[in-house]
Amino acid sequence: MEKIILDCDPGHDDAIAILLAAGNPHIDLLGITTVAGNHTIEKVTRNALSVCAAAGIRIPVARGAECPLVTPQMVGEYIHGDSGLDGPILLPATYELDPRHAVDFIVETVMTHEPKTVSLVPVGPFTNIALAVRTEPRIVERVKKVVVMGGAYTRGNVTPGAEFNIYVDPEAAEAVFRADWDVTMVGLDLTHQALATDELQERVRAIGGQISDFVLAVWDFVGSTYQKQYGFDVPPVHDACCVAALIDPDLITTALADVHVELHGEWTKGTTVVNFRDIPGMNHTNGVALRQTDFRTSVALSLDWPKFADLVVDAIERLSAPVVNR
Ligand code: PIR
Ligand code: CA
Repeated sequence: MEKIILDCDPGHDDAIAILLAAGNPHIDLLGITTVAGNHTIEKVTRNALSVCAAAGIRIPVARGAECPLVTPQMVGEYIHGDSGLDGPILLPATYELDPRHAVDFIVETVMTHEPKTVSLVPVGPFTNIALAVRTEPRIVERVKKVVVMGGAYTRGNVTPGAEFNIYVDPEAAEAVFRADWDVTMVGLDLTHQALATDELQERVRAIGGQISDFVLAVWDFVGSTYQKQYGFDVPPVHDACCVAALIDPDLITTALADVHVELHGEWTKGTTVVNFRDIPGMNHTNGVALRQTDFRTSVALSLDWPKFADLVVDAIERLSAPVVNR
């Protein structure tokens, strides 16, 4: 079992990540922490509780940072709508928020579990994670893995270079990449392979019931904004890829790289500058001697989509089954 804290900003694909984490038997979802990103902290926190209500799950939800560390706030309404999760019916919360701030939740959870047993899965801007590292630096050696959704080595989705989660809080992202822990960067290069295809949607439709309806409404809404904004036929399920990578590491291939976040560029702010150690033609050191230890981020390259789709279907089936059968 992989113990994880899912740090998210639901968010359509965040909602699917919550369902995958809650429904998969190899994941022990210790808590959901929220961060302003796709929408304000009020809205994404309410949405996290609504997803839990829709799926009948009861996992601690702790509210986190309301704005980035330095950069002025920006929300992703153009993709996620006015609620941050337009499309499905958003049920009222069925339980109270955890009383702790997300940063305290993360620090306490990591420090009270055995070393190297808890992994962090940031799938919104990395504000809470950066604040947690500054609050309690010992979490860096204590955390097992950090599997982030963010960045890209080919092309961004906010600007030509920058991906949303990094663009929104680039200083936090740079702090997370600089910390000496085991980070996997699941960027757009990978998540654009994780598409909610018609085939996947039909398999979810066949399950039937409230959770299936919820997921289809999520994909229906975000599918139409992705069509409008990016010309995609079907929407990507970005954030669920990080959870899938922890369930089955064979699902994604990775390569080691030195990753930095551009903090000052006029056209490139928030871009992840990715220097691969071993990929011919994608190492741009040009004679500048980097230490081998600088290449410490595993960057996701390719996804086993059939296995990914199976995991998503399986989690929805399990969550939809009567409680006695789970
Ligand atoms: C997706 C997101 C934000 C903006 C766009 N255009 C698309 C959200 C997703 O929830 C995901 O975590 C990440 N940010 C992808 O950039
Ligand atoms: Ca997200």
